[in-house]
Amino acid sequence: MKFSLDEQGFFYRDTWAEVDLDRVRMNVKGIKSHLPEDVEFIAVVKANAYGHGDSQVAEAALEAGASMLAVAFMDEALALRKKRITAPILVLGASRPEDVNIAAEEGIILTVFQEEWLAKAQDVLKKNTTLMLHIKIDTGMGRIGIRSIEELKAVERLIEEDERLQLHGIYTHYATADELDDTYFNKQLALFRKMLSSMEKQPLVVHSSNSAAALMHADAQFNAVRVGIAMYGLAPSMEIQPELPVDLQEAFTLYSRLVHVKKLDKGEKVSYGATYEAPEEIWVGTLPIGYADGWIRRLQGQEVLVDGKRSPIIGRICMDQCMVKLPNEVPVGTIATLIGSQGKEAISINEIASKLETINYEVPCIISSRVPRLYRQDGKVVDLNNSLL
Ligand code: PMH
Repeated sequence: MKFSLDEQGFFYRDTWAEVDLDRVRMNVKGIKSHLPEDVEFIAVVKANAYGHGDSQVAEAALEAGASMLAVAFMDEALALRKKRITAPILVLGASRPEDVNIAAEEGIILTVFQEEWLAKAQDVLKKNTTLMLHIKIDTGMGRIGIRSIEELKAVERLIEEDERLQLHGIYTHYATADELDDTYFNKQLALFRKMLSSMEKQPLVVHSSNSAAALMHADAQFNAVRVGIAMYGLAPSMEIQPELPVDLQEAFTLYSRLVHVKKLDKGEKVSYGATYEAPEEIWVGTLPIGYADGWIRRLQGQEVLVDGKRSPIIGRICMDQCMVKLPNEVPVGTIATLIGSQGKEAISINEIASKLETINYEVPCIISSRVPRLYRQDGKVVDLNNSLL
């Protein structure tokens, strides 16, 4: 059966994620209201906007006051351009030097993280073109970035002397901004300031803060912040969650519908390995979601909400299906909320992250592309998947 919401359905399966763009907008505005007015909001939409939908989130964030987007790879930036997103896009990760002409053509800003990279990029960059760059400083994250004042000066000189290159910004990234102890954070910040002050000319856009630093460290905001997780309504860590100055609203929810409901007698088994045995007569429902959707086998035992009540996943999670012990007999087609609220009960992304012994960032990211995303916009659920193509 074609799934239908307001007669706009576009998929043929009873599992879907719903991303509340009104909440994304509210989060962007809430975070912005905590920042000085002249601090730019760079919306981090890498990894398909942390699994939420790249162009849909990008448009919502831009509408709510973001002025720039950031992604990890050039492919992600090009995908946004294909979906007619014209805002400035910064690629945070390492791009291949041989691809710089494509970035220049599409007005995509690349990161310079090493002198050698820049030299190679200059070798292949065409004449009469402009490549916009941000310099990345490694102040202690140990990932990519320029590590000495000498290297920074050399890079600054190379850019200054090449009219095809335009230095638009400079940034660093913190390793511990989401911790209450700010010793290491302050070391990184001090080093960033030192590197900045060694430059001949300050680039236009200077940024260092992720969500945690943007919300917790006013001293590190410079003139732009790069916000990811908080825009999606999630706290950067459990440690700083109680301290956050802004009320964040989770945007990602996940639903499925019972496709089969049956009564099992005491002793009957469920799923691969026949590891679950009904302890008594029970009602069991089957959901069309499994590990290939990112609802991984470690989630066995996790509860879902059916009929407003918590219902545990029993037996092993299969590739495309899993089974739940129902509170009572319910009709086929009943909605199961895997992430989100139902009646008085709620299952947060943090609950799933805790079950998986991981961080909340990972949860929407691992819900695979096989799970269709619907969008809540102006209070209505809409299919924005085709309208942006
Ligand atoms: N800037 C850079 C360079 C990042 O890598 C990230 C997130 C952000 C900003 C946004 O951080 P936030 O979501 O905490 O606001 N990067 C990652 C990462 O590589 N692994 O987890 C988060």
